[in-house]
Amino acid sequence: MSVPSKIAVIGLGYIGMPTAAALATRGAEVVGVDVDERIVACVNRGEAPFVEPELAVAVRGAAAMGNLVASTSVPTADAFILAVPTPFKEGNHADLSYVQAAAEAVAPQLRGGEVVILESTAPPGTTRRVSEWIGDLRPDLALPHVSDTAPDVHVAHCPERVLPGRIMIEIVTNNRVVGGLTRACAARAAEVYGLFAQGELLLTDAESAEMSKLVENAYRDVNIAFANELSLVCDQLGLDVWEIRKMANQHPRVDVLQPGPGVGGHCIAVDPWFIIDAAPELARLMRTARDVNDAKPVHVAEQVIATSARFRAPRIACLGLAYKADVDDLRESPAVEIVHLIAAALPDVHVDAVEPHVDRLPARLAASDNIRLCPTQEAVDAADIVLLLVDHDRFRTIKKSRLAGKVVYDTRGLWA
Ligand code: SAJ
Repeated sequence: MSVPSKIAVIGLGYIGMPTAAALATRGAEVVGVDVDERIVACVNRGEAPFVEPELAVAVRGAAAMGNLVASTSVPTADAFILAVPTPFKEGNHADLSYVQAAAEAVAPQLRGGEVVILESTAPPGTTRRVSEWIGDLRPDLALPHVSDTAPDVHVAHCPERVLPGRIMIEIVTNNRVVGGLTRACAARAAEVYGLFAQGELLLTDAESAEMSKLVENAYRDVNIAFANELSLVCDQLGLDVWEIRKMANQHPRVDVLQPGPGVGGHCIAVDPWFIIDAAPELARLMRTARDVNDAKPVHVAEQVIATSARFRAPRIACLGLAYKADVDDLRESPAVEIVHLIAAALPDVHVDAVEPHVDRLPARLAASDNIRLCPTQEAVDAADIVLLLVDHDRFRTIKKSRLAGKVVYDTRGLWA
């Protein structure tokens, strides 16, 4: 069997788009598939549909070479990469409907000999279900969940591990776990990543690959929760958490992460739930970590609301709305949640929200009359209370003298 050369990437989001571009710039013939016609049109103009360093250049180059086209329908291909969302629904169960829809869209295009790879982060057993969903529609094909010898279609899981802001570098350099429903499935999937990945490819079974990805993000969530809990304890004891952390981290085997206003993004705050949901009686630490991190925005908002009572007509500057430093991504951001909570609790108070990476407020905040998007200096100068929510580089240089006489809450330790 020859190495796959025509590849369909289903889902042109934060993972699918960079993967499609990385494959296409290295010579593969790539069709990116998305249900959103605007994204498809954008890629076909040679433009990236969202901001990520180096992505625009890669998409433009790949499109100009004729290696990257986008479509709303799934073509025939040698390999299919499913990179669709796996959010959770009510009760913190994974919503696999996008994965199922993608698998069912691929099924009619299979001729035998293809490899189908799930990249979306998903609970253990999902890759097997992909094989089952395809098998239900294609009883004429031998799929690997039924027989582990010589399947007609190889099915595998290769979770993404790239860090937003560094995706185009990490997508090439990171080591990757490739888990097949059979050994042959893993080997076939590894050939696809061999087209662009320079890191090591670690071959395993599909369930272990699924679990290893969840473990990475749950591990980080638990460690951030430790830092966040520590910040609450230090606050109550009148101690400076940044000073304590700095000293504790001098120990060669201690690395306390950074406390913050909460955990945002679509991965770390979501993925631990897939483990908790699979073993609710046992995953007690991970559940508590989720609770600690989810409670942090409320705690920060309550502190500011309590302080505002000291002023007759306070103005509050909230610096940063993104979910983390130096990105423009506002989705699932604890900063947005905090600004919303403060403005809702204090309807007569002016809240100046500062986010240099966007030019308008997200809908959740735009609906409030007492919140406006404001340039940094103007917000800081007018404020009685300055609340730093995101450690964007450009907030680092705010002069201490500008903050004098104001109540300052630095949730990120940027000015510590
Ligand atoms: N955060 C803290 N304190 C810290 C570190 C992070 O409060 O010490 C907060 C951030 O401000 C942010 C959230 O946690 O709100 C998550 O940020 P992050 O930079 O740790 O991670 P993500 O969500 O941008 O990307 C993660 C990465 N996973 C790990 O580092 C284990 C990335 O490699 C994954 O590919 C990505 O999730 C994903 O898609 O799963």
